Amino acid sequence: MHRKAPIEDINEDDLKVSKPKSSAAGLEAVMVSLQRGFAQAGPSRTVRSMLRVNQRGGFDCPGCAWPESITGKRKPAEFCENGAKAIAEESTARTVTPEWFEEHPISVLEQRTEYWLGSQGRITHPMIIRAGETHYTPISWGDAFATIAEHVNATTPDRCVFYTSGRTANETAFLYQLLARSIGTNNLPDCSNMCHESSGTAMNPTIGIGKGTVSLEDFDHAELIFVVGQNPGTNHPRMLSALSEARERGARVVSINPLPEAGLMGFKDPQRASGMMGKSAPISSDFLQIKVGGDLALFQAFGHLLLQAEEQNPGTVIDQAFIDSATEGFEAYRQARSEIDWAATEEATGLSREQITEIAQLLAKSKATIICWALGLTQQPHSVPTLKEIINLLLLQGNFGKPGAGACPVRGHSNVQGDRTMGIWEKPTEALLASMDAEFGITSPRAHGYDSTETLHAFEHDEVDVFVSMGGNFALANSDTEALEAGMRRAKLTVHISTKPNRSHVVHGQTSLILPTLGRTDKDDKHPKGAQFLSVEDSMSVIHSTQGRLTPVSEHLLAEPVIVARMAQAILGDDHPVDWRSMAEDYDVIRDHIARVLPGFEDFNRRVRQKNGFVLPNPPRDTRSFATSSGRGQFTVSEFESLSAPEGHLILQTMRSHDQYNTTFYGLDDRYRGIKDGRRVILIHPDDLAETGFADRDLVDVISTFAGSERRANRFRLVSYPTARGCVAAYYPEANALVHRDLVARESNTPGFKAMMVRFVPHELQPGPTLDS
Ligand SMILES: Nc1nc2c(c(=O)[nH]1)N[C@H]1C(S)=C(S)[C@@H](COP(=O)(O)OP(=O)(O)OC[C@H]3O[C@@H](n4cnc5c(=O)[nH]c(N)nc54)[C@H](O)[C@@H]3O)O[C@H]1N2
Ligand SMILES: Nc1nc2c(c(=O)[nH]1)N[C@H]1C(S)=C(S)[C@@H](COP(=O)(O)OP(=O)(O)OC[C@H]3O[C@@H](n4cnc5c(=O)[nH]c(N)nc54)[C@H](O)[C@@H]3O)O[C@H]1N2
Ligand SMILES: [Mo]
Repeated sequence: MHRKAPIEDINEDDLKVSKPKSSAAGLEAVMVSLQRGFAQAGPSRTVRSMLRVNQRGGFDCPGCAWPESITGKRKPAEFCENGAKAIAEESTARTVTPEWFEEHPISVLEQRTEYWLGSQGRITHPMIIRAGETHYTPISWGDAFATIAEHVNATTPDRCVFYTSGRTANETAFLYQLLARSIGTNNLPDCSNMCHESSGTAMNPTIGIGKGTVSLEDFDHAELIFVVGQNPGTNHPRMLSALSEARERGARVVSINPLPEAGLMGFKDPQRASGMMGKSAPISSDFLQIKVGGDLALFQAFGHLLLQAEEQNPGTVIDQAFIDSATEGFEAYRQARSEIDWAATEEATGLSREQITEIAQLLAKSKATIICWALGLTQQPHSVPTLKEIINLLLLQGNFGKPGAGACPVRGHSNVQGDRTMGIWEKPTEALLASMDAEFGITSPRAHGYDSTETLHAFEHDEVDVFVSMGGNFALANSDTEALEAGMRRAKLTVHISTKPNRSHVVHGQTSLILPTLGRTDKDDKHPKGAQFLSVEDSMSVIHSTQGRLTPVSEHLLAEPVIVARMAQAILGDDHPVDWRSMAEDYDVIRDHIARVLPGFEDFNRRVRQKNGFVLPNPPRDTRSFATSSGRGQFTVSEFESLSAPEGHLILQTMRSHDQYNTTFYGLDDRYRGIKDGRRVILIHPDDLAETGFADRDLVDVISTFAGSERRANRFRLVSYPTARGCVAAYYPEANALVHRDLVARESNTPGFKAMMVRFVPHELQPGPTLDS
């Protein structure tokens, strides 16, 4: 079997810092994509996979959830640098074999970073480690499933947890939630809980749907586009094409961010000759460098200014006809926004009244506005009210169900939205459960299950016996790393359905299984009826097929739906009413069930085979209607709120580098921000740096404080950077140890990954103790 030497691990002393870039992509991006591909997979696998990504009949890029055009022509290379890196990661020819596990005891793996673990390659065999053992050893698939069945059947359903990461395809997700409910639990936490949960929590009660209300074509019609709390140059690079085309035809693009992200400033389109030659097109027409957590105050101020402008010029700013016919709660909103405290607003946002007023004037004039947002708005205590203010603003001007307008929460994982549609949710609706019960003859549990934060608490309190992870890396993705890892180690069984080694495999339960699976790029053809395909849903509710074509690196890998079905058969026995076996053999059978259970999926098998797939119903977008409890779009009133750091502290946000995919790192080069060969950095404004008394590049330990208790993470380097005053930034997941488990967005329970209060102390050579309450 093919193996390459492992790479060196990170040496943080190699850190290099250069000036941040002012535009994204260009020739360098293309070169980097190809280099990474060749290094991992060799030229032939790379070219074969790159030509099929995001093409009709090809596979869906595992990078992000940004949609492809369903009406227009696709470019011959419908991918970006970071999509290419994601594919190179997965289609790598490097392998992690039983011999590799023999050479690497847990005691060694524990010392390694995620960078090193992930770069070892694709796991080739099912592996197990039992209490008291030092290494993972191979196990047959049959014995692996029997081990899972034994553990699940020895405990109660409420002590079993089924986590999902958002790359999981629709068919797999549907089977997986069916398994959890057949066993008798709604413990279905997913990465969405840590990601866009706040968006759904704000949108469901106000517009009756937890999803975006725009299509890609709306970017061709918008007059004004906001990009708030999002770094598309790194995390959704294909979005830059939509933004730059909108700019070109005269739309304004306002970005709101504490960091002047390169991709928000300019874009060199690698799909065009001018971009390849280095000519950069501007992206943002306006940039508000907001303080972390200041967005609620900002959007309240916009609301105030729009209402004022309407009073001055009645009938020109707000859409009174729409408000009257389709919404509720406007009067209370109008009253709440009639006054504003400018001093508090300027303090909360770090912006001047003039800056805010200037952007409000653009809003007042615009007849079609799209507001895009991502995690800069979802991971703070007041995230849900912040997002409700955005909905208020859109309702005010009737920006739903008309061309070029709407709400655009830009999702993360390539199928995170689809997983929720398929029923991966700890708080399922009665309609879903009743429909499943009728279809399958089971009795789904009605009690709500754990979300990801509650799962963390359950681990801590020894309330989890069996933890099954469909992809993902729960130990590193969630808050309070140290407590979480300790809790995971005490679980009786952890099961990781994975492609590559990660930290969660290392901080495993007493018994632990690694079940290696096929990825997006891999051929899935070991079925009686031949090759099977899967489907996904993008950020704009388009469902389409995805099918890999590469020969898997090992003959021992099983497809995810097959793993779920065989797990179910082992746990539930042969006389269970669900036809697990036929679903695993033929994914059309799964889709036929989905078509009968989920609204919008009628005739699924035919429609998913259409050239462009199909679009799910979206009432605000399709018919300007709102499936809320009142049947109307709901204005809401929220209190003024922002983040303020205690004396001697700064506000810490965590973010992704350009060379990472969540907890996995492709490399060590955050090219656009000028950070290279190191990750343990704190980006800090030069004036704040001066106030701390430290100098650029000083080594510090970071202490976070929350509700009277402290967390500590050691050995970070301060790097002078043009971030907003009072706010610092560090990379996820290195900083997750600083996030107290109770620091969450109040209504959605999403961790407060962008809302920590921190101070710095000189780095102690002996790592200090982690302080806890
Ligand atoms: N290459 C690559 N692509 C990815 C991912 C990846 O890791 N790598 N991850 C995927 C996933 S799961 C997700 S969810 C998305 C994440 O996509 P993003 O949301 O773009 O990810 P982050 O890196 O967390 O960036 C958050 C941005 O919000 C800004 N921000 C922080 N706090 C505030 C605030 O209070 N207000 C405002 N206005 N802005 C703020 C930060 O400066 C940063 O620019 O990307 C997806 N795509
Ligand atoms: N501090 C901080 N923490 C955060 C965030 C933040 O902004 N700041 N963001 C949060 C967000 S938005 C998210 S979405 C979560 C992400 O949390 P997760 O989704 O749990 O984490 P990932 O890093 O995306 O998962 C990577 C692992 O997935 C496995 N994998 C990759 N491809 C496949 C596949 O095709 N099949 C299977 N079965 N496995 C596969 C690999 O083994 C890899 O190690 O993290 C959250 N944590
Ligand atoms: Mo995410």
